[in-house]
Amino acid sequence: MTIRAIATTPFPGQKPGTSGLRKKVRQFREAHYLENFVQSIFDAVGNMEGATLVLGGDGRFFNRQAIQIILKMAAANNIGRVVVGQNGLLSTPAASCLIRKLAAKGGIILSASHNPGGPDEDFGIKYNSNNGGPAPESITDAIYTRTQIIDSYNILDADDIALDELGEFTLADMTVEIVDPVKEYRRLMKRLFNFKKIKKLFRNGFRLRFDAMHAITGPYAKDILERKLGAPKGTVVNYQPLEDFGGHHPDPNPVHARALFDLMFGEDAPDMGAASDGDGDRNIILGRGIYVAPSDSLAVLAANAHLAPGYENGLAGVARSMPTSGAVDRVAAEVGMPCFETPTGWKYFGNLLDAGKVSLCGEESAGTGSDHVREKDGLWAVLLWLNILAERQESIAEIMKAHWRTYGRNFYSRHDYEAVDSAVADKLMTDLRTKLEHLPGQAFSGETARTADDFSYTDPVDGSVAKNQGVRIVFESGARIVYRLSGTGTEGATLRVYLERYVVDPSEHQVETQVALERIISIADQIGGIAERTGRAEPDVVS
Ligand code: VG1
Ligand code: CO
Repeated sequence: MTIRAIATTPFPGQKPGTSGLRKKVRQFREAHYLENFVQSIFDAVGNMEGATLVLGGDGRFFNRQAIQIILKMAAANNIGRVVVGQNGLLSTPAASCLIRKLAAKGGIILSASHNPGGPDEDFGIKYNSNNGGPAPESITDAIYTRTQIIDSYNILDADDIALDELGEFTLADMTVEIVDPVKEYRRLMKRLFNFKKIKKLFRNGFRLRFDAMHAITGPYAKDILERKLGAPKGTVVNYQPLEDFGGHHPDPNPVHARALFDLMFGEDAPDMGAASDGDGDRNIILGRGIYVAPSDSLAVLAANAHLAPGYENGLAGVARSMPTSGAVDRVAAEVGMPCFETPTGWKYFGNLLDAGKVSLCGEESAGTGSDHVREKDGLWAVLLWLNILAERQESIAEIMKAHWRTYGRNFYSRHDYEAVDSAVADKLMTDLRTKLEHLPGQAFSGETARTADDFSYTDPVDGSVAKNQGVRIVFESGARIVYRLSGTGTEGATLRVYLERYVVDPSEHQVETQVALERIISIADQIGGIAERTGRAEPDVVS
């Protein structure tokens, strides 16, 4: 076995987005592309000699090959030990859990999350730090800078390691440990939740449908829900991780999780429906005939978390990303705990969680999590809901109704316009930004703008600043529109428009969301000129 330093040319790629580097598989397979990024991680993070790293991915196409390359590069960079999930599999939250448990230096997670997989689809890579969370901007910036000047990388000439056998192996001087991807994660869940009570719920006939969307959560959900909690066989569907997710996007929204929505709104709907995304960090929750908006789910979890053993002493505080609805703010105000508003992306929660300022956080994009790891966690959210349902003995619809009666309802929806011409999307955003100072005081069909700005965030822990995080317009009624461009897409630009309206009167709480938001939707188009500029009459995805 010999180590080879391969001469290479700097990486032409652009800056990694909201969560790591996401590109077409085709690009990742180009000569030196993946290698340059991995060497840039090692170089930028530094002090890798003898360190322990965690490595795994969501099982999408190219996962296995990428793992073999990264292992050989890790050995050639004198890393001490790499802990890999069996068959190269680790959900994002399980990777975070392992990094923390092993006090590893960090971890590399291979996933493009909710993006589709396959030879012509997407791949992604992301570095997590020793707290188990996505590397902060200071590190991702350093990695990016390194990719622009890198001129060689180190790799071992060696045979592939068998990824299917548990145990320890060596690669030159490095130890490779293949571990059960579920074990540590299951232990952690057992500590947080009342498994006995949830078992009893299932024993008493509670019916759940969990759609793993042929992505990474399948093995975790099968093990924990069916084998450990006694949910009937068949509760977890599409549980086999597939390289192309069965040809679907592993994105739990009304478009891509159609079958689950149809079931939950159909005649024989079970008590609860849930789904997770490609890398297992997101979740959606449905009750019989009701979809729980992720922003509402966060609020309900915040109001009820104390019913689960892991949170019985209450929460230190909560945080939500800026475009997430203000529903959780109302719970925080009631309880008298702090509520933080951060930019989109889980990395911004890391400092708040590490400093003990918040215990629970979430995003409108179906990500919720807590201080148990440093990633959002799909199955965790499902288990917390189950624990709450086991304690309250009410249906999901009843819980939602009662919640809105207490706090009022924040009607909320996100409209996505995908694969928009990048120049058109950029121009739309620039034009909005130049308009901002003139908006306050202006009236639009029954709403008057109160404030308008481009969200900027100063981290309360380390003082770092993130600018241009989304244009938001707040109206006198409390309604709000946010415009932002996605940082995770791989084709053109994705424009996300976030719409919100607060309604106190319970007699209006049962209105269909899109109907309740009609006026706000039309104002959003009026101010942004969306239809005219993009030529689209309708958004591609409404969630
Ligand atoms: C999207 C979501 C954001 C989430 C990010 C990563 O980002 O809006 O809330 O943190 O995906 O989630 P963007 O930039 O496309 O809006 V995941 O599940 O892809 O790791
Ligand atoms: Co994800």
